[in-house]
Amino acid sequence: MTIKAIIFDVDGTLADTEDAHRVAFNKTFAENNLPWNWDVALYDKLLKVTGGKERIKHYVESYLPDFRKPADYEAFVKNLHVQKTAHYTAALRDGHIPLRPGIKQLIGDAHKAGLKLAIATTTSPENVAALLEVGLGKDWAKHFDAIGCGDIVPQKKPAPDIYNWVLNELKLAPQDCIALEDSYNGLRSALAAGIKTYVTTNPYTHKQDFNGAAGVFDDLSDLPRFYSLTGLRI
Ligand code: XBP
Ligand code: MG
Repeated sequence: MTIKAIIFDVDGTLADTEDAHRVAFNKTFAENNLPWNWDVALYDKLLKVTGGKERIKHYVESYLPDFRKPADYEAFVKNLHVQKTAHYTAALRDGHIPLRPGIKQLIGDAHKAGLKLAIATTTSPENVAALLEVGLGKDWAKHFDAIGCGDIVPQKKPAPDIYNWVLNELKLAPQDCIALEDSYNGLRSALAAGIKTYVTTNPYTHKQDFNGAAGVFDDLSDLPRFYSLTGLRI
């Protein structure tokens, strides 16, 4: 079966962004006089819930039984998340987070070989744009035939919704595509959509369960090996 498209996760896969997300959450909490601080060990646990707004709510529910929620709790969380996104995108625009090894080359090679490329992420469109403007240039979006982000679907990863949305946009069947993910939740999401999935691990995810993955790599620094293992004709 010839692979016609590669669908990329963003956070942890295209770049090691999770720590920048963590720092942006903490800046936002401090600015709002909330005595909340997500250290690396805690954030590692909180990552089991995807999506920033969902993660804040999970933290409140699971770790702060005595927190008195403001009357408009939904708006409170939404507002925190808007501020967090501003901090995060500012950090990306400062250019401190490079794309992971092999990613830029893979995108270029695949594009030249006529493959379709797509994004399936739980993070917001602003965050994807800020990351890829720095990593791929102002016209980054021209590389992608479908860009599935954040709240565009009802259920975030590990639900298959975002991958199903992307498949529909690409007008391709799951067996025409491969997905590239970095986490247990991402892998479950892509597999639930029926897509063969490869994993590149990172410090937050390397101990997670990748049962069901077609291959697990530390990174894509050895692209010829990746091409031969995946059967990509690039
Ligand atoms: C990873 C996530 C995201 C980010 C935070 O997404 O779980 O929630 O941690 O992003 P993916 P937001 O790996 O699917 O790209 O605060 O913008 O939700
Ligand atoms: Mg990820």
